[in-house]
This record gives sequence, C-alpha cells and structure tokens, in this order.
Amino acid sequence: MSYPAYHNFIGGEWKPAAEGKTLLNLNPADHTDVVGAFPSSHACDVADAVAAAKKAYASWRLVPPPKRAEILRRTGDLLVQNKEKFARDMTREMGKVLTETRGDVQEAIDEAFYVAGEGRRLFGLTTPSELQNKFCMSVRMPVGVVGLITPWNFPMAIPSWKLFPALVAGNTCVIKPATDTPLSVYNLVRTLMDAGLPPGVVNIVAGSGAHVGGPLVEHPDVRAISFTGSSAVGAAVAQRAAAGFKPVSLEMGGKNAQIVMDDANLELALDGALWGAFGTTGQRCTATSRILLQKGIARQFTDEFVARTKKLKVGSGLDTSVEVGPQVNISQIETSEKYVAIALDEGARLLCGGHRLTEGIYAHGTFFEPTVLAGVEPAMRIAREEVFGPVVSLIEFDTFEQAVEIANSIDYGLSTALYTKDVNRAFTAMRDLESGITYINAPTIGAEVHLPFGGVKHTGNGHREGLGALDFFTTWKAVYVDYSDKLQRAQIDNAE
Ligand code: UN1
Repeated sequence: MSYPAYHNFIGGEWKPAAEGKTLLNLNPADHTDVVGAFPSSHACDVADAVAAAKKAYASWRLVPPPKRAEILRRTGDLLVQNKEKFARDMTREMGKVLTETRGDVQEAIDEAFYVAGEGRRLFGLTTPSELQNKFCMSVRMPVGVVGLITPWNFPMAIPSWKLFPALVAGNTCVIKPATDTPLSVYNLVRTLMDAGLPPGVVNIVAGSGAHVGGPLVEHPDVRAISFTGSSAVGAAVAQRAAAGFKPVSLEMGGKNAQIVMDDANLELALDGALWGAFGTTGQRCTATSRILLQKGIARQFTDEFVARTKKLKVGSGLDTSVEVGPQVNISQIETSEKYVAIALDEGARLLCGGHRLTEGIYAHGTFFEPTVLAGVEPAMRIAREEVFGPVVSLIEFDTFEQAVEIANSIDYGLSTALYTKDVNRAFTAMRDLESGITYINAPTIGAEVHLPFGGVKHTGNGHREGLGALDFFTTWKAVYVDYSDKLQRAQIDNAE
C-alpha cells in the first residue's frame, strides 16, 4: 500500500526527522487506510525549529500588526476555499463526522477573521503621570518564540486558537501536532504560508510528547508554552516549564454537567443532552458527561434519552448518514471500556451501550457504542473522572441547590448547562456554577471563538483562549517619556 510521507516544516523547508523515524497516521474508522507517515522527531529537530523561529522573530516582530493581520485574513479566505477538502482529510485522520469536521475548519475560519481584526487594535493603555511634562503608556509586546502543543479532538480549530493570536501579536511559533492528527495542522500551516507568512515564523515538529513536547517545553529559547490536553500531561508540562520560569497556558479536562429541572422544556433538554454527550463521540473537553435530573422528570427523561441513544447511527464519519464516528484510537476505546467496568463495579446500571463494536463495518476501526449509565452517585469515580468517550452518567437530585452542589463537587470546571424556565434559578446558576463556561437552555458544547474559553480548578491554570488569548501571547511594557528637559525624580524619590 502506498501513502504519502510528510516531513517537519522548519525555516520554510520540509525536512525529515534527523533520525529518519516515522509514525503512521491511521484512519480510525478503518485502520487499513493509512493517511500518511509523519516524522517521529527528537530534541535535535526541536532545536532546529526553535533556532529557525528565533531567527524569524528578529524581523516578524517588526512587521506592523495590521500587515500581520492581512495574512490572517487571507488565511481565512483560503480556508473557506479549501473547507471541504480539509474537512475530509480531518474526518479521515480523526474520525468525527463530516458535518463536524466542516465545523472544525469553520472554527479556524472564524478565528482567522476575529483575530485579523486585532491587527488594528492590540490596544494598550495611556494614563496620566504623577509628574508634569511626562507621558505614560502601557504597550503590548510579543513574547518571542512560543511552543504550541495541540490535541487531536479539534485538529485545526485548537491550533488556530493558539497560532493566530500568537502571530498577530508578533511571536514566532513551533507547533507540535497531536500524533493522531498531524495532517490538519499541516493543512493549516500550509494555508498560512500560501497566504504569505514568511519562512520560519511557524515551524512544525511532529512526534511524541516525550520526544518533542518535553524538549520544546524545556528549550531555553522558547519563552512560553500553550498546551491543550489531559490534566495529567498538563501538570507535567507546567512543572517542567517552571524550571525556566516560563508562562504556560493549560486547557485540560472536563466532567461537564447538564442540569435538567422539572420545569425545563424536556424536548430541548433531550436534544441538548444527546448532542452534548455524543457529538464528537463524546471526545470534547466540553462534552456532557453528567446529566443531572430533577426527580420529577427523571424517569421520563431517562426513558426517552435511552431510546434516542439506541437509535444513533455509529460508523465512518465519511458516511453522511452516520451520527457518531469512531473513537480516535484503541487506547481511547480501552479507557471507555475501563470506565464502564468501574461504573458497574461501583453499582451503576448500564441502560444501553457499554461495548466496543467489532463486527462487519466496524471490524477495522475503533468504535464504541453510545453508552448511558444510570443510578450514578456523585461520589463514584464515573461521576468524577473524565472518560473522553461516548459514555454519559445520569444522576438524580431533589433540589436546585443540591444540583449545583453536585455539579461543583468535582475537580474540573470547564462547562455547565442548566435547563429551566425559571429566570431566578438561571441567574443563580450563572453565578454559582464553578465553571469557565455556563450555558442556559443550551448544551455544554458549542463555544464561540470570540468569548473566553477555559475553565477553573483542574481544567486550567487561569488563562483563556478566544477573548483573553492576547493576554497570554503578549507581555505588557510600561513606557515613560519625560519631555521636561530636566531630571524629574519620581514622587517616591522626592518624599519630604
Ligand atoms: C474542546 O472540547 O476541546 O465548545 C474544544 C465547543 C467547541 C470547542 C471544544 N467550540 O464545543
């Protein structure tokens, strides 16, 4: 079987990994379909890429931001033109259904146009001085070379959330794509180059977390790291970066709750829960993994939810009648299996699903049945730990206060949703739910690029993508201009 071989992208040139090793990128719906061979790089490739980014930084930082932004605007235009092709490539390497991979490319398009506007803002602040004839301003400066480590579940959207703000601010980048989905990062970076990005401003080094991610985090010329992935890996990234006093933006796990009150529009809550739990095969950090049901509607909701779940069509994301694609790889399937076993052991009841699919059209892929667990108690592991697959837990409660307490009782805090018609409760939830994102009468997934994206507790370390990304990719500089033509000591140095 023949398949294309891809190289690293360093200083505007395609270069194989120094050790010549590769990793195969497989279609999760059919492992006999090899998308391509990608470099399995090491520290020396990272060093090469960082050197190229450092060299390019000398001139990129001086390009006026509105000019940098023009490249992003053209990138958005080119993504629009190539949307279908890039979506198909993405479904082939990642598995999610075509409507969703079109959405993933669309998210990169939205990000391109949103951030392009920043080229003419990048606002700083001016403020009066305590002295006469002195002018004070605060300006945003680029950070330098930044390292970006991106996940497989949004293979183009999440890289765009990091690359575009980093670039408009004048940084140069080394990106390590997820080993399961490098092609979408290649498509994105090629598009940036076609739009006129100078060589060396963005460099790709493909390979594993251990051999590429680690050296990137520790390289002394890398000034900041932006990471999206699991909390376990995020903790290691933060610890390793701390030795070099490097700012790190971490966007990690979730265990997102949808709360359904007795007074909710039940149809709406069912639609939201089904989409939130099984969209992207449950592999979003914003996925609904706990559905909290008030006792008055719990029975009816459960019956209807299970009936709808059983009807979901699982299969290849390239088949347009399919609603739920494969999981990205075998290790994700094993995690889903493991958590179903843990849940049953803890006393939960399996209402549907619970198994990998292996026969017929599923024989060569990594498919898992959409799974609903009931009788789940807030203290169980299945109610607290992230699964990142099509597995959702139903938890019952009596009062609104109890629901908020259960929703908040976990270590994560990314997204929450409340379905109710009671405006007082809606506002109370907006205030009291401990999460970076709260939806009222809408599912836990579906964030828009121009709002802050990120979470509290173990979900993140305080940074935000979308609105807030520029705060991470710039550093404030205070500038004082004295036009008095004499030495003016600051007030503190003139104290009587
Ligand atoms: C993620 O789950 O990793 O909010 C990102 C959403 C998408 C992004 C999800 N816009 O569902």
